[in-house]
Amino acid sequence: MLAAALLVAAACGGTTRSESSSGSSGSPSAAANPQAAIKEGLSIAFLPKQVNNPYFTVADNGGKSAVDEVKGKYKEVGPSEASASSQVSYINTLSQQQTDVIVTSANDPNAICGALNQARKASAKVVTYDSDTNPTCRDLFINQATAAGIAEVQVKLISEAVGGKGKIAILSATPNATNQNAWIALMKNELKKPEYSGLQLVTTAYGNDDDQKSFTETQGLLRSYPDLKGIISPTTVGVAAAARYLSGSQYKGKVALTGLGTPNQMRSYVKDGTVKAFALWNPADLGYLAAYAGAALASGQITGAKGEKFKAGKLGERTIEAGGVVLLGPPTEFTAENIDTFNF
Ligand code: RAM
Repeated sequence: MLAAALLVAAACGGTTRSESSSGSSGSPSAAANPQAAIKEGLSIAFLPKQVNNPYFTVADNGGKSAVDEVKGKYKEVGPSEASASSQVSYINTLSQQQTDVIVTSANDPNAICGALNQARKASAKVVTYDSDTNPTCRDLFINQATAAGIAEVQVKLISEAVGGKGKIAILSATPNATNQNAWIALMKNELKKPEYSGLQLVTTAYGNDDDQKSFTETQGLLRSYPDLKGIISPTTVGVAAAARYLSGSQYKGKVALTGLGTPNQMRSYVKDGTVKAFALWNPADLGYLAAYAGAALASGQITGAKGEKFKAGKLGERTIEAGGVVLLGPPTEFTAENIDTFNF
């Protein structure tokens, strides 16, 4: 009897020790408890790539609705310029403030890793949305749509817009952005398909998610490649700036433009014929889902492991995929026919 009791005690002790040692690396230290209630009063902070970008204003407001629903404390902080290390000081401050959940879109996959892992050691849960970090520095990534789906739709739209033939260029965001770089790599693969053999990608320019720089880079593309037929800009800042340049130039209606834009920023350029079609997901839903995922992590309902499920309010139940990824859904295509039914 005594020997059996000692054995049980030793086994329990062993489990506890190994669980707490895995916690020191910043990884989940306890098993998920699907029955755990969402804690009230969680501090959930959004740290976007940049704060003065309408896309992130919409996404983070979606996050705020979810934080309100779970009776948490919402805040949004972040740099006004999207640059690799500009987010580090904000993470350090959030960590010092004992923030329960940091939801962030990374300007660079590695530059903020150290700061995020420090915050996790100080017990914050880290959720990336929109643009991931290296997966070792976060608990979950909320992916807006599959990278392959995002690449496919943009190549399809530019091909349709230029009639399947001619030189095209990409106008991206910052050179290190995880999301844009993943999409660009997959667009290059997509362009190898036989149906796109008439398209020739000549260059990729970087507007740094800065309106003026994106405008000037568009001008530069047309100066360098006077026979350019189309531009893909997989950034809401870039595609709006490129549309503004084209719409006021001799290239309006002649050089095609597509990419990822918000309907409110692109509406006038669709109506004046500069742009036929573009795509995006619902940024408000992305922020909303990220906040629910963060609350479920901080409440111990989930740990970030594949197969775990959590409820995300009006978006319903979501399941964590391999690599700690939660998918929002497919992107939407916007054209003159449907654009007026969207307001974001
Ligand atoms: C910009 C940002 C963001 C991206 C969208 C499409 O607002 O670069 O990361 O997801 O565009």
